[in-house]
Amino acid sequence: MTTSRADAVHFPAGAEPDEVDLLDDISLPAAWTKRWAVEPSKPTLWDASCGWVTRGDLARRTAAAAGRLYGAGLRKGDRIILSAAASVDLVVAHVAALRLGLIVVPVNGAYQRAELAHIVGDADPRAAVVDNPEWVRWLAELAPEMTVVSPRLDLDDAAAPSLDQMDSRDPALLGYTSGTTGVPKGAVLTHGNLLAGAESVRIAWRWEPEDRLVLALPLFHMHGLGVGLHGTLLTGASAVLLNGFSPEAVLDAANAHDVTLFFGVPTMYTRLAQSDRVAELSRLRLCVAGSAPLSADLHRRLEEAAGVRVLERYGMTETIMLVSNPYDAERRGGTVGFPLPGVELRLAPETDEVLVRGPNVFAGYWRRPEATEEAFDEDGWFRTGDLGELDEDGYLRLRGRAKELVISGGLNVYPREVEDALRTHPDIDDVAIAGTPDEEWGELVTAWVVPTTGRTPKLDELRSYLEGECADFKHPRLLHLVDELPRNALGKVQKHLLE
Ligand code: MCA
Ligand code: AMP
Repeated sequence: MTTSRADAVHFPAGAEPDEVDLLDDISLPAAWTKRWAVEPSKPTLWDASCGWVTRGDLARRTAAAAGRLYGAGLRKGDRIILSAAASVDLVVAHVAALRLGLIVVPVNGAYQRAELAHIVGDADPRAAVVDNPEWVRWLAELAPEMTVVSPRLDLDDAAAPSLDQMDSRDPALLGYTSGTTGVPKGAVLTHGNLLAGAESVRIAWRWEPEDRLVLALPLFHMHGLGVGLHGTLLTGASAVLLNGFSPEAVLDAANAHDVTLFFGVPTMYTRLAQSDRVAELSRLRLCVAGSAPLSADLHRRLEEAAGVRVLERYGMTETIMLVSNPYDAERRGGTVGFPLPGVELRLAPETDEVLVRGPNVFAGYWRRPEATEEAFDEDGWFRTGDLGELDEDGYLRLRGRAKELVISGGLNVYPREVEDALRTHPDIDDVAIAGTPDEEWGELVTAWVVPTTGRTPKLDELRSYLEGECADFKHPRLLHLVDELPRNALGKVQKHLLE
């Protein structure tokens, strides 16, 4: 085995990393349909309303749904918004869109009108699959020409003329994220990126067709979609889809369906650790954590309470998965491990920013050449905005962020967006948003406010003010009234001095 590669630790004994081609299957739809042709009666996805659907069902239903989308006039390269509770119907719509060559735009269902309007204006979608009646109204106002359907598509007998014909370089998905600065931008992920992202974790986590995942993450972020769902279908494994998380629902599903895998954000693990049923996690083969830091203390507590050595990994919307603790070797708490198969990683001199390259790294930001240029260094390494440090034996520790970002319950909150919205409040003279460490949520969105003379704004007033402007999870949970904000000579707020 080639041991000089930092990703070598992730390959099973006897595998030769240099001979593995993550893009061998060209695209996920091509790989999925190949799996579905074999053993079509194998159960693949479960949800509470459909029960189990098989590989053959998925092959038929996604082809028929692609026919429906084609019949509605959608063509390769058109953007389609997808935002709904996790369900088999939503998966069928998503897979159908990818099979047809549409560009899927997953959007968090908690977004308010202004947030949705930004994405509609930027991505210029021709269709949307949504389950929220309020969104249907908003979309009709924002883009009257758009085809808006519910995830329960009326399936069409008329087949689309060509399916699964994409090249690895064709765009497949726009993942909206603010990157290191500024307004939300669409990270363009190609079919090759999605395939490499799923294939690398399939190898590293020894994902097998017999595995069964309990998937309680939303399907509009990369964790649930790009890892949980795509990985399940690529492996030919199965998943139980839950609409929302609770320790009881996850453990009940694990027992009822002989589940072997769980993927969650640290907030979910905190709640599991507090449950008196935590020991039931021991029946799973593998528990993976990511999207935000899992503390070494929680890692240890889960091992003590349930004998589970949680495997922490690190990823981003722009890159899908990047770094993971090893399956076979030590899973070290407080670290994210080694670069995944195909990923190259280095730390920038001076700053220690994590820089990455690989087939999983996105093609650029949708229609934003300048932001794309800024995101890569002169040698084509993607700047993650995360700061890292390597243990002597190569485990990566994330030490902080160069970018301004608060992560609450695994969801990203960009301070600038909330600050801009609050700055228009009549009681607020100046405002800064940052995170306060919290055991359950990781960080709590916190506002430092300089009130207008003679006024004392209250937290719940600020929260109501933000209603309609931004999703609930971005609203401040803590408020500090201050006389002034610590600014440097250039007028920038020095957030590390806020207390
Ligand atoms: C819900 N609320 C939140 C959050 N979630 N507030 C702050 N931060 C949150 N993350 C609000 C609700 O709207 C509600 O507000 C109140 O908190 C209490 O809700 P609760 O029932 O306790 O919350 P929940 O519904 O149980 O949700 C918590 C959750 C959820 C299960 C942790 O946030 C979640 O699924 N997070 C995962 C998100 C995810 O998939 N991230 C991956 C991003 P009110 O009381 O006012 O109604 S992808 C990524 O980061 C990269 C690629 C990676 O590496 O994975
Ligand atoms: P997103 O923009 O939603 O894709 O979030 C990506 C960001 O989440 C990364 O740049 C990291 O800052 C953070 N992140 C993801 N996984 C981890 C992890 N295991 N530990 C610490 N931060 C993480």
